[in-house]
This record gives sequence, C-alpha cells and structure tokens, in this order.
Amino acid sequence: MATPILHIGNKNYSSWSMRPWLALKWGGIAFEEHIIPLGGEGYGQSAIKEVRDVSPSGRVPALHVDGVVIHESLAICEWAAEQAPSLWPKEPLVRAQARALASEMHAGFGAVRRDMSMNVRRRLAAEPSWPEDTRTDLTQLFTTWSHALEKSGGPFLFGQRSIADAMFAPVATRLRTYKVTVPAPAQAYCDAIFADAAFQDWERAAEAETWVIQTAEDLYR
Ligand SMILES: N[C@@H](CCC(=O)N[C@@H](CS)C(=O)NCC(=O)O)C(=O)O
Repeated sequence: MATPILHIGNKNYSSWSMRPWLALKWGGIAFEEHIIPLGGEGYGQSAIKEVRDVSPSGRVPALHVDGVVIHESLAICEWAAEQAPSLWPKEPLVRAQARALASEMHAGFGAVRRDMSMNVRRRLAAEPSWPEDTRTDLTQLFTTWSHALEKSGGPFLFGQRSIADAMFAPVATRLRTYKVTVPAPAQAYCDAIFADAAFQDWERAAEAETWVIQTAEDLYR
C-alpha cells in the first residue's frame, strides 16, 4: 500500500477533519496530510474547486488509498480501525456501544454544531445564553458521556482511546471555546482529550494557522 493521503481543511475550523486525523494517529497508521484552506469561492456549498478535485462530496476529509477515495469522516475512521483494530473496544457489545456513540455524534447534536462551530484557538469571555434546543443537546451530551465514563471508569469513553473519542474531541474544544459550564466528569473527560499528544499536535498546528474564515462560525459544525 502506498502512503495514504488525508485531505483536510484548516485545523482551526475543520472539526470533521480532526476526527479521522486523530483516529489515524491513534492507530499508528502512516499517512500524509494535505490541507486545503477552506473559504473563498464555493465555500459552504461543497463547491470549492480544490476540494472537489479530491473528494466526490465536495467536502473534506477525504482519504486517498491506493487510487480509492474514502470520504466521510466516520468511514475513514472505520478504514483506520480495519488497519488498527484497537481503535474500537475489543468486547463486541462494548464495541457496539462505542459505534452507537460515534454514530450519534456523526448524525446528531445539530444545535451544538449550529451554535458552537469549532474554532480551536478562540476563547469567549463568558458563556452565551443558549436556545432551548442547544441546552437540550448539551444535557444529552453530558448524559451520554457520563453513562459511558461511569461504566468504563474513564479516562476515555470506553477506557482506552477509541473512535468514539475521536468523534467527540472537537466537541471538547467547543465547550472550552464557548466557556460552557461543564459537569465534573465531563470536564475530566475533556481534560483527558486535551492532554492527548496527538490532539496537542493538532491544536498547536491550529493555533499556528494564519487563515481566518469570517463565515466559518456559521458554517462548520
Ligand atoms: N459528513 C461529512 C461532513 C464534512 C464537512 O462538512 N466538511 C466541511 C469542512 S469541516 C467541508 O468540507 N465543507 C466544504 C464546504 O462547505 O464547501 C463528514 O463526516 O466527513
């Protein structure tokens, strides 16, 4: 297999890119990354030319492996888990639960994604007052996390790092950015993500980026 190439967006803004990037790193899978600065013409309409050139959906992330393109963050994570099975928990029923949480993140938490777009280096001075659906999402998020953490004992959702954590890692940065009041077990979980070496590599790169996308706050969730 030739070295796969992961096409991603700006590390500061592209939450969907962070997820498979972490999974590949955690799986110890060698890959090259190619950043396409999002913004400009076609942005927000899946119509950026450089993105369309590498991804059939017009969105990143997209992984190129031996002439095949895998788009969709969760599908890339699944490919990574086929190379590195420890990316999912070993026990089948626990693995099913981890998959459920990863899917729940991929398909859900729409209000959090709408109101708290990822901006790794941003810090608000005070928590905004959230609409009801966002508060409902946050309650659901903390409940989901605390059930998993209580059962596993932490520090990650299923004990060891898994794809479920890769899917939720951008959310941890959002809670920090928007100064959300976070219950203690959820905060301990966020801190475990923030202490992760691969996460810190991504964070450093995000902080060093100079691109600014004004509209990203409304678009990238
Ligand atoms: N469901 C997709 C979502 C990917 C997505 O929305 N990517 C954004 C960047 S975070 C994008 O490429 N946007 C391009 C555009 O809006 O034109 C996945 O899970 O990979």
